[in-house]
Amino acid sequence: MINNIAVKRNGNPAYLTERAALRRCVEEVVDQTPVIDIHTHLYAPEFEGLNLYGIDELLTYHYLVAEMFRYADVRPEQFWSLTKKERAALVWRTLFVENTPLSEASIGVLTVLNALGIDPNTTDLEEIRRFFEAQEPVAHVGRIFEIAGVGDVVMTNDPLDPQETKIWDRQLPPNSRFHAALRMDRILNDWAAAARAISEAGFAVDPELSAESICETRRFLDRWIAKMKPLYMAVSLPDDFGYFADDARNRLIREVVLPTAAEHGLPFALMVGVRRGVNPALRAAGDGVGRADVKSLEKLCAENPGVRFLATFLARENQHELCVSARKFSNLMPFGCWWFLNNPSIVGEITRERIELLGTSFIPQHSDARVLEQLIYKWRHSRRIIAEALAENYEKLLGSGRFVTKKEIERDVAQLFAGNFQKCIKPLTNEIAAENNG
Ligand code: HDL
Ligand code: ZN
Repeated sequence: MINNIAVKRNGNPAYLTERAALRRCVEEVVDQTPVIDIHTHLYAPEFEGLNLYGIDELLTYHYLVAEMFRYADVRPEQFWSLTKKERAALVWRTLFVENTPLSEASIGVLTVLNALGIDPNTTDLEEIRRFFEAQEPVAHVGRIFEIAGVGDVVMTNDPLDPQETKIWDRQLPPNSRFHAALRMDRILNDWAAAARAISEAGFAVDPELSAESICETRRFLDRWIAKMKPLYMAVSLPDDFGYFADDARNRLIREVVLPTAAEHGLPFALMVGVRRGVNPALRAAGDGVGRADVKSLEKLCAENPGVRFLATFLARENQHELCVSARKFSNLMPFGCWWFLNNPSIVGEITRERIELLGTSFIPQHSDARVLEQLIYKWRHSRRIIAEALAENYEKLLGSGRFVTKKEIERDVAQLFAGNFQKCIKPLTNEIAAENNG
């Protein structure tokens, strides 16, 4: 059927009218289009100890720690008393030797090893350690970005984290591939503690959030925006977040964050649905998920048409609602398959419903990588799924009689992987703009 239409209506060789050729073209374009990874916990090499890479960091990733506890006969307090190398060795033995590494996070480690030329069948952890110990950090970053097809990453930067602020205070030259995001969890989710810390930093704020506190907190954010030059401001919010109560968080959002976003032309990224400390003994691995209220996001978008919102929800149950809300508000950009959603089966479901409801006007993925080499598996696994979902929809297009060209596919994928984010952020940073113009 498709061939007949192709022969009858056009001889244009640019048109992809064979399903197999179309699918190959989509896979090739998705593989070769560099992404801007808009949310990670990575740090540029200049951040020294905060720049995590290598097999011991990969194995002690909290996703794997949570899985290890389901098999190993070890109590959390015993585990946390071990050294990082001992913890990594226990995870390696438990998940990769004594059991079959079938989970997304464990297969991910093997994808990384394979991509770096290390035999994923090895059981010799010391041999793997020697490979990573031999890597020079800056060159290693470039190699990992190249293999992962990542152009730029956005970090998560906390102005109340002393380990990080001491590095910002050195006023290092900006890194052209690691961009900042001003993260406000401590300010918005624990104002009493944040007020103490901001006050100690020399700003006249108080737990009661007086009018002076509002001004001083804005001055604090202005100070850090000048230092970090963030691409956006972000916060993760609990599943019970509601933009209706008149609590400290909502006053800070309304009277500090949103005016600051408007003044600086910065998007506000909301990451909603996390239940912190469901099992505190597991530390970073102890957080859970809860269905959240998308209506609060709609209220924010409706009341602030001049502010651009990036949004991701942690519960699978919120994904369809988020797509519908994005259809109502053009200042709302859904992004990523966050955390517990970043598994191929769910990435596929979410990407398909987003294409059906939003076309290509969304950001399909972010890696959330905490360890440098995770960029390889998180993007390789996601690209495969995104390509499948896209190919299916281009085939539907062919079925309607509408032809598609490689140029259109390249335009669409560039939009998904970088263009939609660039439209969200304030005037492009020089590096991203230069990169974009080839
Ligand atoms: O709050 C967040 O940004 C989350 O991504 C958490 O950091 C979480 O621990 C995580 O790493 N998820 O992938
Ligand atoms: Zn994150």
